[in-house]
Amino acid sequence: MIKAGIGTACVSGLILSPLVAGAELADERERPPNILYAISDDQSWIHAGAYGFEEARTLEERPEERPFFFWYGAREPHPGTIRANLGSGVAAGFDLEAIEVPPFLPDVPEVRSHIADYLRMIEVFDENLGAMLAMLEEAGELDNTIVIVTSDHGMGFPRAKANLYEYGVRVPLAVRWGAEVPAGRVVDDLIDLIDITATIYDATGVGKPEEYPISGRTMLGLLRSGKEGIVEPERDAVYLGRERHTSARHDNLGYPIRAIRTQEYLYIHNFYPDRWPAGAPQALRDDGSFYPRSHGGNAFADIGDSPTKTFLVENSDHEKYREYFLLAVGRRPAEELYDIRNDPGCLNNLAGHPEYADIRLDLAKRLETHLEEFGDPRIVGPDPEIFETYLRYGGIRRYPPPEREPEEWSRKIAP
Ligand SMILES: [Ca+2]
Repeated sequence: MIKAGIGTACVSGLILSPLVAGAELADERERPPNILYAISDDQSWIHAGAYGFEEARTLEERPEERPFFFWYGAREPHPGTIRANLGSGVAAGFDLEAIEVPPFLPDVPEVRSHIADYLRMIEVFDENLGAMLAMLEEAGELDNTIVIVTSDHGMGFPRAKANLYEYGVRVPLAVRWGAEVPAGRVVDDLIDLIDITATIYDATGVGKPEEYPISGRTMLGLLRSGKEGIVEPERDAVYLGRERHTSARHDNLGYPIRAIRTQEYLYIHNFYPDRWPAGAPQALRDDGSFYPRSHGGNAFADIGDSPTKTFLVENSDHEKYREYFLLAVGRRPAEELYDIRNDPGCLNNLAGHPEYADIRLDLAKRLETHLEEFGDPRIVGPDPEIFETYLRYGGIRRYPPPEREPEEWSRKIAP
């Protein structure tokens, strides 16, 4: 933390901005802005080692002549932390009756309470951020600090996080920069988080690095514009992808997907419809026998353990809840198309509807063209499977090859 004692968040410490620390700043130029990058559900494994809590410089020790960069990576909304704080939503006074349950989850008390816990954890993130902003204000740095608030994915729930559906990829984004960015506006442009790097380069005025290109587009224009709604119509699509999440399938395979999201539609291409999108149903013990059929971390492992996951698995045969279980873990077709404005829950796949054929083909082409332009190995090679070859440094689970999977799962989870 900027100063010890705020929250339990994992934070990275106050450091010299890697951007500006290495840059040759003209003496006469005004000091570039500081950056406070606040991201929820970022476990900061990488940063915790490099810029641990203990080593964090305090705000008082900041160098006067250089701006700082501070990465606040909050753990609270992560499934593991929610697990450690079950019931915190109700305890904090959340009214379960007022909770909005997304349409792809069963509306039951267990899920409502889990969502309340998630919301409570987001509140903790907000409280910590509020304390940081107060400290910046007290130090006279607030208006010369670009504050960027976002999340590294959507809610850590089944069919959300680790999927390319709307609830998995849509994240909050709020930016503050004193008088530089007119406040109190809502901008509807499609922004990709890769745009943040370009924005920081632009705002700090240090120029782009020559040694490697920067993907993404600066947001500075729309931030400074003072306008609301759609400010830069040329931002007409964002592109999304996933490969491996956890160790969740035979041979540690991932579940490759690419997608394009426009203002109206989400088009998804699943490369391997025969694989389990949320992970295989049952893992193997060291002796080759199956673990018991259960929700435990060994089943559908791309979904973090949680009350909602437990409910879905334990009610997978229940007439009323089976469809939610299948939405979370069932196999999916190669192509999916959703009308995001009318179906943000991504329940009604339009890919097979003749009246949407033109839209589907157009989006598929745009996606392919974009991936070719960006040199995605999945599309252009030379090794389309290269993502599967990367070592996993976390725990590896063992799953049977498809032909050895228990038959009951194939019956239960329709292809
Ligand atoms: Ca995360």
